[in-house]
Amino acid sequence: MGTEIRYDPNAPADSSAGIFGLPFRYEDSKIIYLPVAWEATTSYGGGTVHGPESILNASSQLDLFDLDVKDPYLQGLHCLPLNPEIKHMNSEAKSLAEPIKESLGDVHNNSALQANLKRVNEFSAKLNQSVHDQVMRILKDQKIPGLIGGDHSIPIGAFEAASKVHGTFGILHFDAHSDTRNAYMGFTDSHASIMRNAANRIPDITKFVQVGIRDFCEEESEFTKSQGGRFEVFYDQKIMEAKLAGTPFSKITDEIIKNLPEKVWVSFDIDGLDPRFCPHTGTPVPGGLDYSEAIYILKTLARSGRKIIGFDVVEVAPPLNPDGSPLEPLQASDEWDANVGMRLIYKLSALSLATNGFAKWQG
Ligand SMILES: [Mn+2]
Repeated sequence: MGTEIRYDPNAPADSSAGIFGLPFRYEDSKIIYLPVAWEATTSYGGGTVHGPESILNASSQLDLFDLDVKDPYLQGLHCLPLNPEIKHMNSEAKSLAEPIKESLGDVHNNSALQANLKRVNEFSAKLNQSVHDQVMRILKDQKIPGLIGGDHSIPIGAFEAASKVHGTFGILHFDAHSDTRNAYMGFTDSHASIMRNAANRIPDITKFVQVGIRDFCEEESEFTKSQGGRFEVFYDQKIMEAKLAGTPFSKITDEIIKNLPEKVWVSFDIDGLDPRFCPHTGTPVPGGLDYSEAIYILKTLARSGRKIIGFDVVEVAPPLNPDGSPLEPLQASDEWDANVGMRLIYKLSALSLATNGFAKWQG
């Protein structure tokens, strides 16, 4: 570290400090979080636009000791400020998208809706460019980007930046949904299309390994099958059947990890977990991974010698009032979704630091 920052990890966090109660600035940090408050195309329950703020608030509760990685926080963890322009753009895009969602994306013979759709898609393109540019800067500064959503449409610009800096890589994708729909409801950059868009736009992504998938349509199943082995889908039902039949989870995990190339981006939709870990996420589906199973898969990935080049954690949402506004004041029990999300982010940060040689493994 270039500056002298005195910090006592055993003391309670100072809530006025940065993420996880830490004092680090951009220039002192190896992990840079980019919060993206965006849910323009969210189709079901909203609220993930408040994900970054709720995660930031909950993060001061974390104890920084990690069983796997030695003092990850000493490498500096810094969260960039929320961009007010994106928040504003999100509100505008959301209200334009509303009547399109009500018509279930049927904009034929309706020129007003077609105009709305065009503008929403333009806003999405603008968001992607902004995320791309910021992640490009983070990568060029030899730091590791961690995106905090927002809905699952947000990381496409980051994938593009990563391909420019790192060349080929794979995506380890946790999700209840396949996210390979073709322009869901007409939205080019729908949260439900992120992996299809990534596959179509970024040839450098050589492998998509999807875990926990349990809500998908025939079009998506056809698409992943048509990609000539580029997609490996570990459906939730198959994972659970193997588990119930007595296959050790370590063996299931090895099967998942062995498909990935040397460099890996982790794209973690919180709804890949059992909904008891994310009760307020927009599109919850029963089943899913236990928190500790997801951590086990991530640790196995990190211990396999592969490098985590970046990650996103998306679709974390706090409980809301009926009118969609955040609860105020927030009770500790309302922080549950964000509590899970911030712990996942810290673990991903620790493992990323270790796999990039910035931090050491514990003993
Ligand atoms: Mn998703």
